[in-house]
Amino acid sequence: MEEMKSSALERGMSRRSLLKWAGLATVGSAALGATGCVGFNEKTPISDTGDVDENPGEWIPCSCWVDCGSKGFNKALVKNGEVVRLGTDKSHEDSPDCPQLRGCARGRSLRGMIFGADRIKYPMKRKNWQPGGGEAAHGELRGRDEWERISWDEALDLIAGEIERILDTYGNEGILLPGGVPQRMGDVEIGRLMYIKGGCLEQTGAVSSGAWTEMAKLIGMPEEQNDRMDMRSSDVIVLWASNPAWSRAGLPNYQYLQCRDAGVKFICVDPFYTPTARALTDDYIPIRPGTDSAMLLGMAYVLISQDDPSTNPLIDWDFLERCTIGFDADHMPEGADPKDNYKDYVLGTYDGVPKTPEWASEICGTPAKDIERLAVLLGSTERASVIMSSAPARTGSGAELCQNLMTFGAMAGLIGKPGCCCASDGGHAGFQGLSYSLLKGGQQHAHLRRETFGCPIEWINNPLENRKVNVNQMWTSIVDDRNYVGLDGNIYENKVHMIYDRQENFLNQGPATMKGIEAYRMMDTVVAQNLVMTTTCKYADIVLPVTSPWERYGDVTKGMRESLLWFSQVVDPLFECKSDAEIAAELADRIGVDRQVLQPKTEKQMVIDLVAAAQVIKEDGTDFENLVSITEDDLATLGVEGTPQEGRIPILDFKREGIYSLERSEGDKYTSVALKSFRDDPEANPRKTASGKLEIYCQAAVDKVHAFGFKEIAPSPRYVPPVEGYEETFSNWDEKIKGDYPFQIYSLHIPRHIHSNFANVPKMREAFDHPLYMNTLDADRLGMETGETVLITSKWGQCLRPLLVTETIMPGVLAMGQGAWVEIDEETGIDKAGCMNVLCGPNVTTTGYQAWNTCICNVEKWNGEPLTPDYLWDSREVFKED
Ligand SMILES: Nc1nc2c(c(=O)[nH]1)N[C@H]1C(S)=C(S)[C@@H](COP(=O)(O)OP(=O)(O)OC[C@H]3O[C@@H](n4cnc5c(=O)[nH]c(N)nc54)[C@H](O)[C@@H]3O)O[C@H]1N2
Ligand SMILES: Nc1nc2c(c(=O)[nH]1)N[C@H]1C(S)=C(S)[C@@H](COP(=O)(O)OP(=O)(O)OC[C@H]3O[C@@H](n4cnc5c(=O)[nH]c(N)nc54)[C@H](O)[C@@H]3O)O[C@H]1N2
Ligand code: SF4
Ligand SMILES: [Mo]
Repeated sequence: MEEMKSSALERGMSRRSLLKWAGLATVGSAALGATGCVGFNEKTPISDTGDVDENPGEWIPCSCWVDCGSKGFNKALVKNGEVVRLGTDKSHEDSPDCPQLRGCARGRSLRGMIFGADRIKYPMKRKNWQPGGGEAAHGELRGRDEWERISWDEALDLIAGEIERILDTYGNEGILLPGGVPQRMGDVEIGRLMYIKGGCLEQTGAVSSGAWTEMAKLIGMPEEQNDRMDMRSSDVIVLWASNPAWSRAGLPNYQYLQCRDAGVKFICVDPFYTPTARALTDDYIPIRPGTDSAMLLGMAYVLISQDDPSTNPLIDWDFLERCTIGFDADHMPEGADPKDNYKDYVLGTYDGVPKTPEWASEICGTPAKDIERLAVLLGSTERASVIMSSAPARTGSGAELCQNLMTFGAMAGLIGKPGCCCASDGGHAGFQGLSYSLLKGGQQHAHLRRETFGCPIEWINNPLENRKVNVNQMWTSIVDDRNYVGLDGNIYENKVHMIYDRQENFLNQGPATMKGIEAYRMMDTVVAQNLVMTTTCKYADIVLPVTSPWERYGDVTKGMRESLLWFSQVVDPLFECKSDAEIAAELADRIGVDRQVLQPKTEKQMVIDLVAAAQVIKEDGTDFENLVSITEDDLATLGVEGTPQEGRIPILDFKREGIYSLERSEGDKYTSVALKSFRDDPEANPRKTASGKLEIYCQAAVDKVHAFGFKEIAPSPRYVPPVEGYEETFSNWDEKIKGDYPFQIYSLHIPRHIHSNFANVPKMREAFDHPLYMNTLDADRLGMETGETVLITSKWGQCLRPLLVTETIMPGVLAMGQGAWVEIDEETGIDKAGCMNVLCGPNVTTTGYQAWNTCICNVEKWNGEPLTPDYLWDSREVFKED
């Protein structure tokens, strides 16, 4: 495609002193160099003999590309073409206001993934697979066949032949690209190629955000939290289902620590007494997974029944009046049944069930006194915030939860004021900032780039617009009935005969892995291209070795709200690896697509275009300006096209340093408070809802959920027991008799992996465990002990795990990390790796998203061979190096 390695000149190494430019640039060039920048001034490496090394090597900003929601900054020390050390952000002195953007343990172990034994080295084909479908495919052998090494030409000819054959036989819906198109530089790879070729079947239904993404838009509630500086002014922050110590490695947790140091009191509401709770909180309130709506309704009951505007003001009537619709019978939208109002539901006026703390407690397991205490505290504290991850919205009744949280926040006055916010943290983007980002640009959010900064190339849409298969029906609609609900709510036939996996590992990461394996085994052809031998590769027919981002030109991405990162190539492509773009280009030639249409720009040109478009907030906080300045010389040095522009820092300096961070201080002009302008003047700044207000009663949500075709929803917040929730652990709820699956189990994002990335790295396996968490009371009752191997059985599959008995998890609730690479024993059908999706079923949230955060199961002692520590397990290395 282009020359792969960027030259030393391009990195500016021979031209500029490394110390000349301050990584943490203060606003205005006069301050350059004045902020104590230490550049990449790591300790001088010592050679093996103990002497100072003559060849100190070169530090290169390198990508940690995993979707961890945090974004640390990493750099690699390259010597003689080899990566000898990893480093992190040293671009400025570390301080609470301007912390360094350090990489985490996973970033530091990237070498284990890139240079590890599981790295795919050559194109390969499953021995017993032949093109043409039917018997020749020997689909039943997927995942257990042998591999043979083939040439790139053979592999590409086979794939192109199968693409053409499937398109001729089944049409464009015959090819499924799981995971969502496009991603990262994926704009110019197989997804775009298929779009040009008439489209392909895609997946819909997010897996991260539960019901939030859709519901936030519908009810008018952004998934945003206030700026970190503002949050220090809170009196109380409730981290509701939020464990940043594990799931936002890096700065978010550090920023909460600054809040705590500023005097903020923290409370965690979680089924798990998390490491975050241990580090931050004064108060921990337990709750069963999937029952949060019940608790919020119990809290609302407390406010409604105890509020007295003159003697005990707990409810923000002014905000409810001006900024919401649907709270009580007097504030309903036109045409709505007044009986559907929220307040009467809470009081049980029409259904005869007052949603008291006692009522809630039976469901959520939280003591009624804690429900009352939390409600009163939040209602009476001037500056209080509730920050929720999207985890509790990843249940069958997630939509109701979003409405319940917003409604409680509105009642308690937690919205749109300094020190107050109440929302989802945006899956993993809260601190990264969506509308409140102080830097704009990069490709963390493809949709943002497209809508806000212009895509570096012309955007193409999938011609099969409505023909998207929901993530929960992706496998069942192949295995069970060949039918799925399209985006328009119509039923479509599933015609998939070929799966093309790239940049995802959905067989492992999507729900119902065992169904997925069945579906894979029914295909004519499965292609997977990846860096490492993931589950999708293991069950494929043709596997292609892909370069990692360390082996490509570069990448630009957001690092929280205040930094922009530019990664560069670290090493030459390993083995026979090619980039996704190169693979797509070669396939384009073979299936009659013009390369120029597929890839109108080189990868390098796209990266530079993104950098050129990056913007940084002005010092006065009013507007944005170009981040980089570009001269004709720069363009010539970089070997790209472009227009010179003025900007805050020279483009080559940014490329060399790899990070630009905005300097922050308390009281600066960059502080933002979510929904403040709306609260101040809702008429002038309406929400994008039918009423322009926050919709406690939301007809649009009713209609949208109905259109999804999976479920129905009431117009205002309710408690609806989720599928595979606590209630379903009983065969007789009234008498509390447990059924065949007496436990709730749910997924955690654990430090060992970022999804399935790093799951194969022995060092990470050794450093961080991956047990089944069980409460002491349950373990005592079952006679189980820490360390013993147990068998977990759900409706969907079985797996083994070492047990960790702890008081830090709710009784009756089990938890397990997601991301382990499934290892099915072909004789017993049991997964020994502890892949959560062997246990999680294809259960759908109200808005068609994935509902992993409650599933029911049983757990037993395991009488077979106990598990050995998985860091001692064999790798999935297929071919040794030449
Ligand atoms: N280490 C690590 N970090 C990651 C990732 C990873 O794979 N590994 N993935 C990244 C991505 S893409 C995402 S989307 C985010 C996900 O990030 P999160 O959704 O925040 O992570 P989880 O661990 O699923 O859940 C957070 C907390 O919510 C609690 N919780 C779960 N279900 C419920 C519930 O129903 N009610 C209540 N009250 N609490 C509940 C859990 O016990 C946990 O403490 O993480 C990002 N960060
Ligand atoms: N049970 C359960 N399951 C879950 C969750 C849960 O909480 N519980 N969480 C869900 C969440 S929040 C998410 S976001 C999803 C994530 O689901 P996935 O996106 O499927 O997860 P990853 O493991 O990150 O897979 C990314 C894959 O892309 C590969 N890759 C990276 N870069 C490239 C590249 O440039 N080219 C190619 N060809 N491949 C590349 C990586 O090696 C990796 O194998 O998982 C979900 N799965
Ligand atoms: S996993 Fe996330 S926080 Fe850790 S180094 Fe990678 S990008 Fe940074
Ligand atoms: Mo996610």
